[in-house]
Amino acid sequence: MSETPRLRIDDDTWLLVLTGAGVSAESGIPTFRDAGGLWEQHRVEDVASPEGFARDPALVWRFYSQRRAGMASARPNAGHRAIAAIEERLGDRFLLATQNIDALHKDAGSERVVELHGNLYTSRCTVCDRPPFEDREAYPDGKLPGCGQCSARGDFALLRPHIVWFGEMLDPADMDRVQDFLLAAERHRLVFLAAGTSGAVYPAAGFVDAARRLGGETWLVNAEPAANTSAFEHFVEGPSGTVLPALFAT
Ligand code: BV8
Repeated sequence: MSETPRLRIDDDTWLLVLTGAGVSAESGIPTFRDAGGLWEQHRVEDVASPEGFARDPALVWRFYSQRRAGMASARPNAGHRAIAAIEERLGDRFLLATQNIDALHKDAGSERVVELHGNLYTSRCTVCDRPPFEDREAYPDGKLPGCGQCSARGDFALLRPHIVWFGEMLDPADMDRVQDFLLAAERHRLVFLAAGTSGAVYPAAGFVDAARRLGGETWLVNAEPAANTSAFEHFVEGPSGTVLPALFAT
Protein backbone atom coordinates (compact mmCIF):
# COMPACT_ATOMS: atom_id res chain seq x y z
CA MET A 1 0.00 0.00 0.00
CA SER A 2 1.44 3.40 -0.90
CA GLU A 3 2.76 5.49 2.01
CA THR A 4 -0.21 7.03 3.87
CA PRO A 5 -0.08 10.82 3.48
CA ARG A 6 0.37 12.59 6.80
CA LEU A 7 -2.63 14.41 8.19
CA ARG A 8 -1.23 17.51 9.89
CA ILE A 9 -2.74 18.07 13.32
CA ASP A 10 -1.41 21.25 14.94
CA ASP A 11 -2.35 23.52 17.83
CA ASP A 12 -4.92 25.32 15.74
CA THR A 13 -6.55 22.23 14.20
CA TRP A 14 -10.23 21.60 14.87
CA LEU A 15 -11.15 18.05 13.72
CA LEU A 16 -14.65 16.82 12.88
CA VAL A 17 -14.81 13.07 12.21
CA LEU A 18 -17.80 11.34 10.60
CA THR A 19 -17.98 7.55 10.75
CA GLY A 20 -20.15 4.96 9.10
CA ALA A 21 -20.61 1.22 9.27
CA GLY A 22 -17.21 0.59 7.68
CA VAL A 23 -15.34 1.50 10.87
CA SER A 24 -17.13 -1.34 12.68
CA ALA A 25 -16.56 -3.89 9.90
CA GLU A 26 -13.20 -5.01 11.40
CA SER A 27 -15.06 -5.68 14.64
CA GLY A 28 -17.18 -8.22 12.78
CA ILE A 29 -20.28 -6.03 12.42
CA PRO A 30 -21.86 -6.29 8.95
CA THR A 31 -22.14 -3.04 7.00
CA PHE A 32 -25.25 -2.07 5.05
CA ARG A 33 -24.24 -1.95 1.44
CA ASP A 34 -21.26 -4.27 1.18
CA ALA A 35 -21.74 -7.73 -0.21
CA GLY A 36 -23.50 -9.77 2.47
CA GLY A 37 -24.47 -6.54 4.16
CA LEU A 38 -27.49 -5.95 6.33
CA TRP A 39 -29.59 -4.57 3.55
CA GLU A 40 -29.06 -7.69 1.43
CA GLN A 41 -31.33 -9.66 3.66
CA HIS A 42 -33.93 -6.94 3.93
CA ARG A 43 -35.47 -4.12 1.94
CA VAL A 44 -34.54 -0.84 3.60
CA GLU A 45 -38.16 0.27 3.42
CA ASP A 46 -39.23 -2.81 5.39
CA VAL A 47 -36.84 -2.59 8.33
CA ALA A 48 -35.58 1.01 8.57
CA SER A 49 -38.60 3.20 7.90
CA PRO A 50 -41.67 4.20 9.92
CA GLU A 51 -43.89 2.77 7.17
CA GLY A 52 -42.12 -0.58 7.44
CA PHE A 53 -42.53 -0.53 11.23
CA ALA A 54 -46.24 0.25 10.93
CA ARG A 55 -46.63 -2.56 8.38
CA ASP A 56 -44.71 -5.26 10.25
CA PRO A 57 -43.32 -4.28 13.67
CA ALA A 58 -42.35 -7.88 14.42
CA LEU A 59 -40.02 -7.93 11.38
CA VAL A 60 -38.40 -4.66 12.47
CA TRP A 61 -37.99 -5.87 16.04
CA ARG A 62 -36.43 -9.09 14.69
CA PHE A 63 -33.98 -7.01 12.58
CA TYR A 64 -32.88 -4.86 15.52
CA SER A 65 -32.94 -7.72 18.06
CA GLN A 66 -30.59 -9.69 15.76
CA ARG A 67 -28.27 -6.66 15.64
CA ARG A 68 -28.38 -6.29 19.43
CA ALA A 69 -27.52 -10.01 19.80
CA GLY A 70 -24.81 -9.71 17.14
CA MET A 71 -23.16 -6.86 19.02
CA ALA A 72 -22.69 -8.88 22.22
CA SER A 73 -19.28 -10.25 21.21
CA ALA A 74 -18.12 -7.19 19.24
CA ARG A 75 -15.17 -5.18 20.52
CA PRO A 76 -13.72 -1.87 19.31
CA ASN A 77 -10.98 -2.17 16.70
CA ALA A 78 -7.83 -0.09 16.15
CA GLY A 79 -9.83 2.42 14.11
CA HIS A 80 -12.19 3.14 17.02
CA ARG A 81 -9.21 3.40 19.37
CA ALA A 82 -7.36 5.81 17.07
CA ILE A 83 -10.42 8.09 17.00
CA ALA A 84 -10.68 8.01 20.79
CA ALA A 85 -6.96 8.78 21.08
CA ILE A 86 -7.09 11.84 18.82
CA GLU A 87 -10.07 13.10 20.85
CA GLU A 88 -7.95 12.73 23.98
CA ARG A 89 -5.26 14.85 22.28
CA LEU A 90 -7.55 17.57 20.92
CA GLY A 91 -10.23 17.83 23.62
CA ASP A 92 -12.92 20.37 22.68
CA ARG A 93 -11.24 20.94 19.33
CA PHE A 94 -12.62 17.51 18.36
CA LEU A 95 -16.09 16.17 17.60
CA LEU A 96 -17.20 12.74 16.36
CA ALA A 97 -20.48 12.46 14.46
CA THR A 98 -21.33 8.83 13.84
CA GLN A 99 -23.99 7.26 11.65
CA ASN A 100 -23.44 4.04 13.56
CA ILE A 101 -25.85 2.88 16.20
CA ASP A 102 -23.46 0.37 17.81
CA ALA A 103 -21.68 1.19 21.06
CA LEU A 104 -18.15 0.59 19.80
CA HIS A 105 -17.02 4.25 19.74
CA LYS A 106 -18.10 4.70 23.36
CA ASP A 107 -16.58 1.32 24.30
CA ALA A 108 -13.29 2.59 22.82
CA GLY A 109 -13.47 5.68 25.07
CA SER A 110 -14.94 8.28 22.71
CA GLU A 111 -16.97 10.84 24.68
CA ARG A 112 -17.54 13.78 22.34
CA VAL A 113 -19.91 11.73 20.17
CA VAL A 114 -23.08 12.71 18.30
CA GLU A 115 -25.12 9.60 17.43
CA LEU A 116 -26.80 10.98 14.31
CA HIS A 117 -28.94 7.92 13.63
CA GLY A 118 -29.72 6.90 17.20
CA ASN A 119 -28.54 4.09 19.38
CA LEU A 120 -29.12 0.33 19.07
CA TYR A 121 -29.47 -0.09 22.85
CA THR A 122 -32.18 2.52 23.32
CA SER A 123 -35.94 2.13 22.90
CA ARG A 124 -38.84 4.52 23.25
CA CYS A 125 -42.60 4.30 23.54
CA THR A 126 -44.65 4.97 20.41
CA VAL A 127 -47.41 6.53 22.55
CA CYS A 128 -46.43 8.14 25.83
CA ASP A 129 -43.89 10.86 26.49
CA ARG A 130 -41.53 8.64 28.44
CA PRO A 131 -37.96 9.66 27.49
CA PRO A 132 -35.97 7.13 25.41
CA PHE A 133 -34.46 4.57 27.76
CA GLU A 134 -31.71 1.96 27.73
CA ASP A 135 -32.97 -1.37 26.40
CA ARG A 136 -30.44 -4.08 25.59
CA GLU A 137 -33.06 -6.82 25.16
CA ALA A 138 -32.84 -8.95 22.02
CA TYR A 139 -36.52 -9.85 21.91
CA PRO A 140 -37.55 -13.38 20.88
CA ASP A 141 -38.92 -13.75 17.39
CA GLY A 142 -42.45 -12.37 17.06
CA LYS A 143 -42.40 -10.64 20.45
CA LEU A 144 -43.83 -7.12 20.32
CA PRO A 145 -42.38 -5.29 23.33
CA GLY A 146 -44.75 -2.99 25.19
CA CYS A 147 -44.14 0.12 27.27
CA GLY A 148 -44.04 -0.63 31.02
CA GLN A 149 -45.34 2.84 31.89
CA CYS A 150 -48.39 2.47 29.61
CA SER A 151 -49.10 -1.08 30.77
CA ALA A 152 -49.12 0.19 34.37
CA ARG A 153 -52.15 2.19 33.28
CA GLY A 154 -53.68 -0.88 31.65
CA ASP A 155 -52.80 0.16 28.08
CA PHE A 156 -50.59 -1.69 25.61
CA ALA A 157 -48.28 0.66 23.73
CA LEU A 158 -45.64 -0.66 21.36
CA LEU A 159 -42.01 0.18 21.93
CA ARG A 160 -39.79 1.09 18.98
CA PRO A 161 -36.02 1.28 18.61
CA HIS A 162 -34.76 4.84 19.25
CA ILE A 163 -33.31 4.93 15.78
CA VAL A 164 -33.63 7.53 12.99
CA TRP A 165 -35.26 5.71 10.09
CA PHE A 166 -35.38 6.79 6.49
CA GLY A 167 -37.81 9.64 6.05
CA GLU A 168 -37.40 10.68 9.70
CA MET A 169 -35.70 13.90 10.78
CA LEU A 170 -32.45 13.72 12.68
CA ASP A 171 -32.56 15.24 16.14
CA PRO A 172 -32.19 19.02 15.61
CA ALA A 173 -30.01 19.20 18.73
CA ASP A 174 -27.56 16.76 17.11
CA MET A 175 -27.46 18.73 13.89
CA ASP A 176 -26.94 21.95 15.86
CA ARG A 177 -24.00 20.39 17.67
CA VAL A 178 -22.30 19.58 14.38
CA GLN A 179 -23.15 22.98 12.90
CA ASP A 180 -21.91 24.86 15.98
CA PHE A 181 -18.65 22.94 15.90
CA LEU A 182 -18.11 23.72 12.21
CA LEU A 183 -18.83 27.42 12.77
CA ALA A 184 -16.47 27.59 15.74
CA ALA A 185 -13.81 25.78 13.71
CA GLU A 186 -14.10 28.29 10.87
CA ARG A 187 -11.91 30.73 12.79
CA HIS A 188 -9.28 28.00 13.12
CA ARG A 189 -7.84 25.25 10.91
CA LEU A 190 -10.85 23.02 10.22
CA VAL A 191 -10.22 19.43 9.16
CA PHE A 192 -13.15 17.13 8.27
CA LEU A 193 -12.46 13.41 8.03
CA ALA A 194 -15.05 10.78 7.04
CA ALA A 195 -14.27 7.11 7.59
CA GLY A 196 -16.05 3.90 6.64
CA THR A 197 -19.05 5.41 4.96
CA SER A 198 -20.48 4.99 1.46
CA GLY A 199 -21.57 8.64 1.43
CA ALA A 200 -25.03 7.52 0.33
CA VAL A 201 -27.20 8.86 3.14
CA TYR A 202 -28.09 12.47 3.87
CA PRO A 203 -27.75 14.76 5.69
CA ALA A 204 -24.48 13.09 6.91
CA ALA A 205 -23.20 12.70 3.33
CA GLY A 206 -23.47 16.46 2.93
CA PHE A 207 -21.16 17.34 5.83
CA VAL A 208 -18.14 17.35 3.50
CA ASP A 209 -19.76 20.09 1.41
CA ALA A 210 -20.39 22.17 4.52
CA ALA A 211 -16.76 21.71 5.62
CA ARG A 212 -15.45 22.78 2.20
CA ARG A 213 -17.67 25.87 2.16
CA LEU A 214 -16.02 26.84 5.43
CA GLY A 215 -12.56 26.37 3.94
CA GLY A 216 -11.91 23.13 5.74
CA GLU A 217 -9.45 20.45 4.64
CA THR A 218 -11.35 17.26 3.80
CA TRP A 219 -10.31 13.61 4.03
CA LEU A 220 -12.07 10.34 3.21
CA VAL A 221 -10.79 7.03 4.57
CA ASN A 222 -12.70 4.16 3.01
CA ALA A 223 -12.15 0.63 1.74
CA GLU A 224 -13.35 1.75 -1.70
CA PRO A 225 -14.43 4.97 -3.43
CA ALA A 226 -17.65 6.34 -1.92
CA ALA A 227 -20.61 8.04 -3.60
CA ASN A 228 -19.17 11.44 -2.67
CA THR A 229 -15.43 10.73 -2.95
CA SER A 230 -15.01 13.57 -5.45
CA ALA A 231 -16.04 16.08 -2.79
CA PHE A 232 -12.97 15.24 -0.70
CA GLU A 233 -9.51 16.74 -1.23
CA HIS A 234 -7.82 13.61 0.07
CA PHE A 235 -8.98 10.01 -0.34
CA VAL A 236 -7.04 7.27 1.43
CA GLU A 237 -8.20 3.84 0.31
CA GLY A 238 -7.84 1.08 2.85
CA PRO A 239 -9.20 -0.44 6.05
CA SER A 240 -9.89 2.17 8.73
CA GLY A 241 -8.33 -0.09 11.39
CA THR A 242 -4.99 0.32 9.62
CA VAL A 243 -5.26 3.74 7.98
CA LEU A 244 -6.60 5.77 10.93
CA PRO A 245 -3.83 4.86 13.41
CA ALA A 246 -1.24 5.71 10.71
CA LEU A 247 -2.99 8.93 9.75
CA PHE A 248 -3.34 10.16 13.32
CA ALA A 249 0.15 9.10 14.36
CA THR A 250 1.91 12.04 15.98
C1 BV8 B 1 -33.86 12.94 6.53
C2 BV8 B 1 -31.11 3.40 10.44
C3 BV8 B 1 -35.40 14.69 6.16
C4 BV8 B 1 -30.33 2.98 11.60
C5 BV8 B 1 -30.25 4.77 8.71
C6 BV8 B 1 -32.85 12.25 -2.06
C7 BV8 B 1 -31.71 13.04 -1.97
C8 BV8 B 1 -31.14 13.33 -0.75
C9 BV8 B 1 -31.70 12.83 0.40
C10 BV8 B 1 -32.80 12.03 0.30
C11 BV8 B 1 -33.40 11.75 -0.90
N1 BV8 B 1 -34.48 10.96 -0.66
C12 BV8 B 1 -34.59 10.74 0.66
C13 BV8 B 1 -33.58 11.39 1.24
C14 BV8 B 1 -33.27 11.43 2.61
C15 BV8 B 1 -32.67 10.10 3.09
C16 BV8 B 1 -31.49 9.67 2.26
O1 BV8 B 1 -30.42 10.21 2.39
N2 BV8 B 1 -31.72 8.68 1.40
C17 BV8 B 1 -30.63 8.21 0.55
C18 BV8 B 1 -30.66 6.71 0.48
C19 BV8 B 1 -30.77 8.90 -0.78
N3 BV8 B 1 -32.24 10.44 4.41
C20 BV8 B 1 -33.11 10.35 5.41
O2 BV8 B 1 -34.24 9.92 5.28
C21 BV8 B 1 -32.63 10.91 6.72
N4 BV8 B 1 -33.63 11.81 7.20
O3 BV8 B 1 -33.17 13.32 5.64
O4 BV8 B 1 -34.99 13.61 6.96
C22 BV8 B 1 -36.00 14.14 4.88
C23 BV8 B 1 -37.00 13.20 4.95
C24 BV8 B 1 -37.54 12.69 3.77
C25 BV8 B 1 -37.06 13.10 2.53
C26 BV8 B 1 -36.02 14.04 2.48
C27 BV8 B 1 -35.49 14.56 3.65
C28 BV8 B 1 -32.45 9.79 7.73
C29 BV8 B 1 -31.20 9.02 7.41
C30 BV8 B 1 -30.96 7.96 8.47
C31 BV8 B 1 -31.53 6.69 7.99
N5 BV8 B 1 -31.20 5.62 8.91
N6 BV8 B 1 -30.17 3.66 9.40
C32 BV8 B 1 -29.77 1.64 11.37
O5 BV8 B 1 -30.56 0.70 11.15
O6 BV8 B 1 -28.55 1.57 11.40
S1 BV8 B 1 -29.12 5.03 7.51
C33 BV8 B 1 -28.08 3.71 7.34
O7 BV8 B 1 -27.17 4.04 6.29
C34 BV8 B 1 -27.22 3.49 8.55
O8 BV8 B 1 -27.49 4.36 9.64
C35 BV8 B 1 -25.83 3.79 8.05
O9 BV8 B 1 -25.07 4.38 9.02
C36 BV8 B 1 -26.13 4.71 6.95
C37 BV8 B 1 -25.05 5.02 6.01
O10 BV8 B 1 -24.47 3.82 5.60
P1 BV8 B 1 -22.90 3.66 5.91
O11 BV8 B 1 -22.69 3.85 7.36
O12 BV8 B 1 -22.15 4.54 4.98
O13 BV8 B 1 -22.70 2.14 5.61
P2 BV8 B 1 -22.57 1.47 4.17
O14 BV8 B 1 -22.71 0.00 4.35
O15 BV8 B 1 -23.47 2.17 3.19
O16 BV8 B 1 -21.07 1.80 3.72
C38 BV8 B 1 -19.99 1.27 4.46
C39 BV8 B 1 -18.74 1.75 3.75
O17 BV8 B 1 -17.62 1.31 4.51
C40 BV8 B 1 -18.59 1.16 2.36
O18 BV8 B 1 -18.27 2.20 1.47
C41 BV8 B 1 -17.42 0.18 2.50
O19 BV8 B 1 -16.62 0.16 1.34
C42 BV8 B 1 -16.66 0.78 3.64
N7 BV8 B 1 -15.89 -0.20 4.42
C43 BV8 B 1 -16.19 -1.51 4.67
N8 BV8 B 1 -15.23 -2.04 5.47
C44 BV8 B 1 -14.34 -1.05 5.74
C45 BV8 B 1 -14.76 0.12 5.07
N9 BV8 B 1 -14.09 1.28 5.12
C46 BV8 B 1 -12.95 1.30 5.87
N10 BV8 B 1 -12.49 0.22 6.55
C47 BV8 B 1 -13.15 -0.95 6.50
N11 BV8 B 1 -12.66 -2.03 7.17
